[in-house]
Amino acid sequence: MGLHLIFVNLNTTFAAKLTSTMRTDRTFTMLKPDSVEKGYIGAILEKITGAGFKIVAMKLTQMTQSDAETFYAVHNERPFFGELVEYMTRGPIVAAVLEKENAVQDFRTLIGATNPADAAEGTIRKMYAASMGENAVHGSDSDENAEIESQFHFAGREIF
Ligand code: IDP
Ligand code: MG
Repeated sequence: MGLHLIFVNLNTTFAAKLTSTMRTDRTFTMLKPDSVEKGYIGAILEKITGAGFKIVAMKLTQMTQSDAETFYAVHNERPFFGELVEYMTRGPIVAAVLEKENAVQDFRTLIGATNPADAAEGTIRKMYAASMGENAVHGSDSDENAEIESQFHFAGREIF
């Protein structure tokens, strides 16, 4: 019994150590095709840096159909999947990696709810998004996805 508890404790400590290697100060964003089309790149980047995020990687790029299908694979059973892939591939995007303490959560707060109609006043989606489908910006939803999405768009030497 005593020995069992010691092992449980050791395992918990080991798991905590593994988990703590994941960094919590980075997130990944895309200024989506509607933002680029409407000329909002500068204004949105100003909101982002003004909120304390440092840009550590950035480029203008366009997703192929296969890129978008892979990037949004988690949504591939959803009714809006086809519309989402078409939207995200129709023109260039700005992809960027952002650095700030508590990056993922703070950036989700800065961009606001998925549906701009529900987004808080002053958020990027409230200010620049047209609809649930065309909602101006992407923000990673976890530290793990921030890492996966950053690596999807950038080589290691492009992240500073
Ligand atoms: P998020 O971008 O706020 O994390 P998700 O639920 O992960 O929202 O959805 C990914 C993207 O799919 C959204 O940003 C939006 O562009 C699109 N999307 C989500 N729900 C709908 C919908 O009901 N209709 C059309 N497009 C949608
Ligand atoms: Mg999401």
